[in-house]
Amino acid sequence: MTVKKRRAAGMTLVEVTVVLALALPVLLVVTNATMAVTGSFRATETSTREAGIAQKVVDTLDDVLRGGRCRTLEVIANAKDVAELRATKVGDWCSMIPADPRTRLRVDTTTGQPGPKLVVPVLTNELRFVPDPSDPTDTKDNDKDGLFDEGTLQWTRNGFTSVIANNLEVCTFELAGQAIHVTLQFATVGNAGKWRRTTFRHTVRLNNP
Ligand SMILES: [Ca+2]
Ligand SMILES: [Ca+2]
Repeated sequence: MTVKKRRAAGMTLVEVTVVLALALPVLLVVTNATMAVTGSFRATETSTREAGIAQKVVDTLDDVLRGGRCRTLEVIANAKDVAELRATKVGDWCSMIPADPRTRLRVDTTTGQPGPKLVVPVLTNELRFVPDPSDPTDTKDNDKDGLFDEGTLQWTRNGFTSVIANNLEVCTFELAGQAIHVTLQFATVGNAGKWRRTTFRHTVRLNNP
């Protein structure tokens, strides 16, 4: 092989530098595009997880409230309930009134099981927002975890309590006609360990007066 042919087979340092200089912007664009795609995959994964959590909560609330008997809806009495003669003292159960959001309610639901003549078997359900003991409701983040007045939504039926959702900063039930508007805001851990908040409103119509 002659010297001329050997040179043609390889690249000089100058040629390599020129090629790299030309290719570098292209490589940077490709890298940035890859990073953007990865970021969007992560965001999609997080929002899918949040949608899954919201769907699970909605399904449970539908199960609990749909078979509810509207006239059995009760809340824990506050001073206004006592002043308006719905309760004799604060802390008693009293009837729920429209347009007055509460964090706790109970309702009888029909079980769908056969019962004695003229008796519709019912079960009492309680839905309750329970603040975390380390962060009482005072608009402050007492336990410094980044969430304010957080707590869990708990459902009690037949003496058995289960947690429907946690890391909730908002959880209210509001009566409107024969329906309950539920407003929830929950938090999940997103990218870089930061809290991501999701708020949703769901309405369930009670099937029984
Ligand atoms: Ca907190
Ligand atoms: Ca607090």
